[in-house]
Amino acid sequence: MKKKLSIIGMPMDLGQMRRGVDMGPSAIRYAGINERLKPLFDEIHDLGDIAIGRPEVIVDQESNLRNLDLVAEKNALLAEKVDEAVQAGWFPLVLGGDHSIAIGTLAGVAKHYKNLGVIWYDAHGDLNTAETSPSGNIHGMPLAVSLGIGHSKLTEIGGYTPKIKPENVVIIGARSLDEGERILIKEKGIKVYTMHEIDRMGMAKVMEETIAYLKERTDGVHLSLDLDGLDPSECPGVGTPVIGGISFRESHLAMEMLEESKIITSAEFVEVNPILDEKNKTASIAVGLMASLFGEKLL
Ligand code: 6HN
Ligand code: MN
Ligand code: MN
Ligand code: MN
Repeated sequence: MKKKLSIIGMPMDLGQMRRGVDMGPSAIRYAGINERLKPLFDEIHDLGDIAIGRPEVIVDQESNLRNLDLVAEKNALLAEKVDEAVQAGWFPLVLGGDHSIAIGTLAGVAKHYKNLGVIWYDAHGDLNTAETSPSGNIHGMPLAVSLGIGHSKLTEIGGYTPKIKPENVVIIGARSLDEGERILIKEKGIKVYTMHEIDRMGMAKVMEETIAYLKERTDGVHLSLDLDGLDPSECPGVGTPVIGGISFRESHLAMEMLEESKIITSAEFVEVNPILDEKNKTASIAVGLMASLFGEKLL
């Protein structure tokens, strides 16, 4: 079968408060994504960016969610694009954009699988709801939304809910969780490798376990990689940095192990904010990690 990649830019910054993450797809393209991935696929279609525009920030009066209607509307567009790509046999790679775009990506992908697995590579759990969120920012909610928990304007995108099951999710790199997120993790029994486990077991073991766990229970796995999962010393260009993160080397190994395992069927790289970055370092790291994920080899 031909290896075909569909690149979809999602320049969305409406899921949080810091503008600049809307330039993420441009920064990633500038860092050479097309050239770097070209040798790794038979065909690449860069579909360009979904049109977001520069709408005014509106806080939904009733739910207190920032830009609720717009985030829902734009994610519905993304879901359609992603759905089409998967349907036509292309691997969808979505470039963010803040992490609220995972709502649309998963809405487009999950309908093609009975048991879609998700690797949530992130400093955060992104498991908040309007009730538990300290910020009202939807980028702190996409994993909860995809599990069917949250505002119906978000959970119902794509016309079905939930997209995924809690037992098919693995969070890697967590080091900042809000109270409501901790409760949800325990209640739903979500598998989490915090920085503590990564330090203690090493990334190789964490990935071995993650791959074995997902292989036995899923028929496809989506990688949702938030660049703030990495340490801000290496990836400063993110909106919500948290010290004590995953290193580039560990992340590179994680991507190589995922490539070897052949379990990944869709991916997104999110939260790249070139305004906060140093010489496009974070976008360049994102491209390097994509290359490893898709099989770039030194020798
Ligand atoms: N992200 N837990 C915080 C919140 O506002 O809900 C931070 C969320 C960060 C989200 O990085 O994708
Ligand atoms: Mn995130
Ligand atoms: Mn994060
Ligand atoms: Mn290597």
